[in-house]
Amino acid sequence: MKRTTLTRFLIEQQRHENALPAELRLLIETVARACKTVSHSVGKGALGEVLGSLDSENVQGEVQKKLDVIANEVILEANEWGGHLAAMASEEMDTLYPTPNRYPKGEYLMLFDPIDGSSNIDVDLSVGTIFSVLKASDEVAGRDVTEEDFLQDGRKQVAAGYAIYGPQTILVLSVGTGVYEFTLDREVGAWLLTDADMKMPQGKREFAINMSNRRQWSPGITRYIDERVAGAAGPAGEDWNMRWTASMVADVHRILKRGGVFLYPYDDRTPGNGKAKLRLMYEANPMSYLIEQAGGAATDGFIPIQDVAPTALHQRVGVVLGDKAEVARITEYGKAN
Ligand code: AHM
Ligand code: MG
Repeated sequence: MKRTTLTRFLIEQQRHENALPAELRLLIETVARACKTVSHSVGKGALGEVLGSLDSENVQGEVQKKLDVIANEVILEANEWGGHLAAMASEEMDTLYPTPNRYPKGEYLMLFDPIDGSSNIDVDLSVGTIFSVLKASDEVAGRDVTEEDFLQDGRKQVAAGYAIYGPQTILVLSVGTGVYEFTLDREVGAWLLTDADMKMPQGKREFAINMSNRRQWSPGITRYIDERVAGAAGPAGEDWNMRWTASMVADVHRILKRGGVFLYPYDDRTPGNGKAKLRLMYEANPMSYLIEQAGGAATDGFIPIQDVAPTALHQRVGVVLGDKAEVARITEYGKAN
């Protein structure tokens, strides 16, 4: 079977759909190439001496894994010289990374989580890379990029995607014209289209949440999950299944492919005030963009994630995403309780 390569897909998007400026195409190709390098490092494991933690912590006080830092470097190096970016920001860096002066400054901004699901690295479970692309304002051509330039709501994203380093290495991508999946042909080194215009199945009775946090959930989340756990005999009237990979890329990918709902909620009822784990700019926004493009929904438990006004680069947010009806039900329970 002759499959479409990522390069051809992007050129066709540029040519026919008029959806893709040349610089954005270059950016996506560059990110995809960097993900191949990251995939190679992840795959080497102990043989590449890439497992384990460093002594350092990131800006959020989390211990950095060796692969967090390796993948961060790979993505920065791949993208700094191509002339398509004005600056980058990463979950693993305190502040933004402007395109060095020796290279031309482009018109896009990219945010990324180099290795999502880091706690899985050392035990050989799926991890991934998540990225989000924004357009910089025209004025950045004549001045330094600031953190404020990145603080655009999720609706302004012009592209987003993730790579999963699992049994297969997969790239899932949207440039605003649907969601497309590419699988890495490891022998040839090419990304090949394996699922086009993906639509997430609705009505699947499966939820994903870290149940050990139950004591700190809001009443609405507790009610929703308790009802599912009660199964056919309870108010949900049906038995439900549960999965939790502790790797957002893997959990969201499963939901995209076979349906269900993912929750990493605020542990307090007040939007913005409660503590949350996932990051708005590096995780929640790009995943919400993809899930909405695939016919699902994504809220912070109250309002659509992509409408949340960002106030800081490393801001955290509650995340409820996936099946449209279930996301609506959770939001309703949140209001009622
Ligand atoms: P990371 O980017 O530092 O790896 O953290 C994000 C990950 C998500 O991939 C996942 O959904 C969540 O943290 C798991 O958290 P927990 O270990 O609390 O279940
Ligand atoms: Mg992450």
